[in-house]
Amino acid sequence: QDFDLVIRGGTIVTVADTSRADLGVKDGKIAAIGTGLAKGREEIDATGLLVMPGGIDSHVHLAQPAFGGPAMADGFESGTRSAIAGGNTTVLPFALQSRGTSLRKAVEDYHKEADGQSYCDYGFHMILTDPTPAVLGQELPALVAGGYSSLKVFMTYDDLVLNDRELLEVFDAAGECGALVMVHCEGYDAIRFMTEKLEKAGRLAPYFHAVSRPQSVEREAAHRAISHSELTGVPIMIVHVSGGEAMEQIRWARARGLKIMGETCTQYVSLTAEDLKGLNMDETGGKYVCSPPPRDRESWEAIWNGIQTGVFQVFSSDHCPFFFEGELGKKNPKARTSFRWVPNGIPGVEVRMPILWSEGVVKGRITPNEFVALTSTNHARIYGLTNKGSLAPGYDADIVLWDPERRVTISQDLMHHGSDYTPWEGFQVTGWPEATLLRGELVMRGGEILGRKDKGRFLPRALSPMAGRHGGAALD
Ligand code: DUC
Ligand code: ZN
Ligand code: ZN
Ligand code: ZN
Repeated sequence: QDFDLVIRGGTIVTVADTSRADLGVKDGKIAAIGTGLAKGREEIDATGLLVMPGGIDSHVHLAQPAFGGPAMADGFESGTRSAIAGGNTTVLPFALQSRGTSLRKAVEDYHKEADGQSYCDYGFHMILTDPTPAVLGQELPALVAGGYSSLKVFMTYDDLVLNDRELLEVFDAAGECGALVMVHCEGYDAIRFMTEKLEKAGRLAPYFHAVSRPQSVEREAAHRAISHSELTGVPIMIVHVSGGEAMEQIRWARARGLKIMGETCTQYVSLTAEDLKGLNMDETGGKYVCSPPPRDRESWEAIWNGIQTGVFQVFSSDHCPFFFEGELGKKNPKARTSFRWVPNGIPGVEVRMPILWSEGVVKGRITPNEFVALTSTNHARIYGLTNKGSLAPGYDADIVLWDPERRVTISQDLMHHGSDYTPWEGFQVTGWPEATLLRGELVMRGGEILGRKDKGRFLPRALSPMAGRHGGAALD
């Protein structure tokens, strides 16, 4: 057999196995895994490195006009550059429907943002903010069948929130057409109540963002979403679970036989609400404002337990970047008047894999195989990326060569994102991506970007095997 590329001498890690073997690539796909493979046109010596499926980050926001108004620090170009630098080969960002406009238009506009601007492969989730009968009855089924097979709904934010009736209608419509539903679980009214109380008391610093939405707010919304899932018989993915309270709801639901999936993110095992205090309850706390907010160390342990016991199938970044000197501050003076106006979200696509490796694998909490599941394979299976997320003949040769021993102190200098800061400045990790290959081509090596922004392809996705109706309330 002749290969375009052979990666030789590494340790191949998949969800199932760890083995010393060479990997041959032909026409962008994995052609063979074995020992003593014939010489390739190109060769990469992977001695001392782990050969793993490229990261799939199924929860990132790029070029999305939301979460407080101001523009994001990353469009596709800088966001996907940061993604490949962090060992990722596919991202799934969100095409946001603005109220009063069609879902189709949201998707078309979003394609214009991505086209020719992506260093890695990508698909889109849709965000539904205006679930009219036409959207749910006609647009949604057509788009889902056309490869946009998942959608997100919000239980908070003025511009995004759906009421319970709307949530039920969306779940029901998703059940009809096989869309996978992701739910942002935080209760709108509780947050508004707390926000106004805090503002009246003059508690305006970024830290009070965390106070305005404690775990009970997330837990209540998770429970409500689960109940709507039960009533409609439509499985849901509860995204960005921040601590033990919402997590227990997922456990409880599963014990009742409901198909509820869970996602958690880097910040919920590595940041705390204390970080929102900044240097001295000042605006630097704005660098850590995201929703749900990071909690405390006890919550980290709860989340690790959820990861270890299968409550969470996917570990994502929820990369949602803003500029500290811009949108969180000077150019957006409102953000300095109250936590309410600080846009919610932090940049993290580049550090997701290193932090999970370091805190998870190096500290003995998860195995390398579980790491692969949480960062790649499960994202591919759940979101219908049929050619991605594994190392086996026939799959796209999307690969990260991982140096399990490399020690790095995370800093803004190392980052390739658009934001002017990283919330993990000074955070030490062991384990770092040495190289990233997209469909067999080196796109990053040793921190240097070798790929091109016109190389990433749009990925129409299959229906999720996790979606589709599963029970529901009887009509008789
Ligand atoms: N939800 C997200 O998924 N990302 C950023 C902020 C938010 O509320
Ligand atoms: Zn969200
Ligand atoms: Zn998000
Ligand atoms: Zn660089």
